[in-house]
This record gives sequence, structure tokens and C-alpha cells, in this order.
Amino acid sequence: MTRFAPLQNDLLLRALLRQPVKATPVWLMRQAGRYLPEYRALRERAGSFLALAKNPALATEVALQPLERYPLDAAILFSDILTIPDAMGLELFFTEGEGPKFRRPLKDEKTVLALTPPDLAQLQYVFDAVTQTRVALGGRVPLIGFAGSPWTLACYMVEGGSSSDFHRVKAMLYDRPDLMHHLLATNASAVATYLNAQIGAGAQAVMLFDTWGGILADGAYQQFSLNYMRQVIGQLQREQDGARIPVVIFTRGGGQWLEDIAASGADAIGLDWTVNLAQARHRVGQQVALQGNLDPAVLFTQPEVIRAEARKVLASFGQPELGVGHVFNLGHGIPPNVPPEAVSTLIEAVRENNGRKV
Ligand code: 1CP
Repeated sequence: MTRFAPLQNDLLLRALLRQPVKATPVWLMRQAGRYLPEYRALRERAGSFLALAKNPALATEVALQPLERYPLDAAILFSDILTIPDAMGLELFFTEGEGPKFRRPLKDEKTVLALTPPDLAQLQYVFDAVTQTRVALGGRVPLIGFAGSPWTLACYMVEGGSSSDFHRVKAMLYDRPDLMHHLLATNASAVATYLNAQIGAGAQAVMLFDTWGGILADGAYQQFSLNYMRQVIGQLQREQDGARIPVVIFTRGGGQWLEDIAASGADAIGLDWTVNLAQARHRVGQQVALQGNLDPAVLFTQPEVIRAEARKVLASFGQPELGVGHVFNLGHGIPPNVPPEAVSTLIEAVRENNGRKV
């Protein structure tokens, strides 16, 4: 017996498992966030992004905001990938106008070797947000849980924040591969435990965001990023309440490694906008579903262009009824300054093209 209301719209879960669907499901990476005025208002009231993310009731409200505006086929947990290093004691903070930062980054061998797995009790706010969001959805659409990939987390942990070139973390990889493997193994076990707890709390699919996998050299990617995502996937609980939990890997800039990613044990690959979809399908065969991959910059164009570009993405996949395994998405997150009306136009275009009511 499941604790939750029955799912009324299973398009996403079916497409991720390459089962036939009546229409291509659509959701958008970063669908909750700064481009929505109601998000900015709630963040203002909460005081900060972290205050929002650490309050399960508010995180639930934010996760549902895009669904109140648009007929999306999935909700995604409102949280961040950096919750894990925060709980490992690196102390995440944000300064106005800048990205995330850590007060205690991993600056040398000593700090890397002292790193211990996070205490799950410190991440309870995330699991509570998962359960509360799932309850609030009432079965309308499935809820996606997520985590950063072990490598992408390591990037922020070693740099102490974002970076334009990630030279510190890459230097560590080349100088001290032993230390990097130690860090990645620690992250992989933390990510697996964390995602299993999200699944236990009610996440119906999970996604690994490997935002910085694409900065690695060929060979290094397989060894230092994909290898640890494979380890995570191997430890995941793939069924909950009788339903299979699909796993999606999104490596930004990973287009040249699709065959390797397809062999990782993931059910689906998230593609960025540089990838040719028909070629991607040809390369991975029937092994995995594909999610993507409209260039987010299209959201800054006129409605006619948005509609035409959306149709191009859909056309390159063929018939959803045949179980082609396509989930429509952007090739990366919605930029913070996109007009919300552009997102309406996009979602309507995808639905219209599928013969759904807009
Ligand atoms: O309000 C604010 O100013 C904070 C902006 C913000 C938001 C809305 C951050 C800080 N994180 C989030 C939420 C978030 N982050 C979600 C849930 C929202 C949704 O999708 O509906 C998700 C899935 C993430 C994942 C995330 N965080 C990634 C992977 C996806 C990607 O975009 O590549 C990454 C790299 C982060 C780190 C991070 N957190 C926040 C920012 C601005 C960043 C990026 C920093 C950088 O550019 O390096």
C-alpha cells in the first residue's frame, strides 16, 4: 500500500522507461526559480534562498509554483545540489548577486582526508520537502528527486564556489588522482544514501546533475565522473511501492560520451542543446530514453520562433506512441531573466504538437 494518492499522469515515468505514451511529457530544468515573480516574492518573505530551501513547507510551495502556471508533466523537488557538502560541514552560503560559496572549502590534503559522510539527520529538511511536495501534488504528476554528481559536487567543494575554468579542482585531479578518487568515493556514497532517502520519502524518479562533467578531458570524464555516477546508480533502490524508479543522468557537454553514459545503468540521458537528437538516438539505440534538449536561449525569442524550434525538437524524435522514449526539456536550466510568457508559449507548443489541449 502506498502512502500517497494514486498517480493520475504517468507520462514522464513511462517515457523514461521507454514505454509507449499518448503524448511526449514535458518539464523544464529549473522550472521553479528566479524567472517567476511569485518565486522572488516568496524568497523575499523567507529572507534568502537557503531559508526557502531549508523550510519544507516553503520549498513545497515553490516546487508547485510552476505547476500552477503551466500544465507540466512533472514536478521537481525544490532544493539544491550543494545540500550534501553543506551537511558535510563545508557551510554553504550565498552573497547577493553571486553564486554559491563554501566557508570551509577543501583546500588541501588534510581537509579532503578529514571529510566524512554527511549525517542524514542534517538533511531531514530535504526528505521532509520531498514527502510534503508529493502529498501536495496529490498524484497530479510525478515528483523528481535529484542530486549533484560526485564530480560536480567535488568541483564546488574544491573551488569553494563556482569558477570560470575550474583549474584548482582539475589540478588536483592531475596532481593527486589518489586524493581525487578518495573525495569522489566519499561523495558517491553520500549521493547514493541521499537519493535513496529521497526515494524512501516519495521521489518517483531521480536525476543526477553532472553540470561540470563536460569540462573533463576524454578519459578523465569516464574515470572521474561517469565511473562514480555508475557507482551511485548501482547502489540505488530502483523500486518503491511497486513502481520502478527511473534514473536520469545529465552531463552538460557530454555529447561525445553518449555510448558510455548509456551503458552506465541509467534509464535515461539528459542532453544539452549541442547534441543532434536523431544522431543521439542512433548512437544509443534502444538502451535508454532521452530527455532534452531545446536551447534555453530560444526562450528569449518571439512566440513564432519558440513554436518552430519546439516542433523541430519533437520532430527529430518521432512518434511517442511507439515507445521512442523522449521527454521534452531544455538543454539546460531556464535562465533567471526569461519572461514567464515565453515558457507558456513553449509548453503550449509542445502540447499542441502532441494533440493535447493547451
Ligand atoms: O534565489 C536564488 O537566487 C537562488 C538561485 C537558485 C535556485 C532557484 C540556486 C542557487 N539553486 C536553486 C534551485 C535548484 N538548483 C534546483 C531546483 C529548482 C528547479 O529545477 O525547479 C535545482 C534542480 C538545482 C540544481 C543545481 N544547483 C545545479 C545543477 C543544475 C544546473 O543548473 O546545472 C547546480 C550547478 C547548482 C548550483 C547552484 N545553486 C544555485 C546557483 C545559482 C547555482 C549555480 C552556480 C554556478 O553557476 O556555478
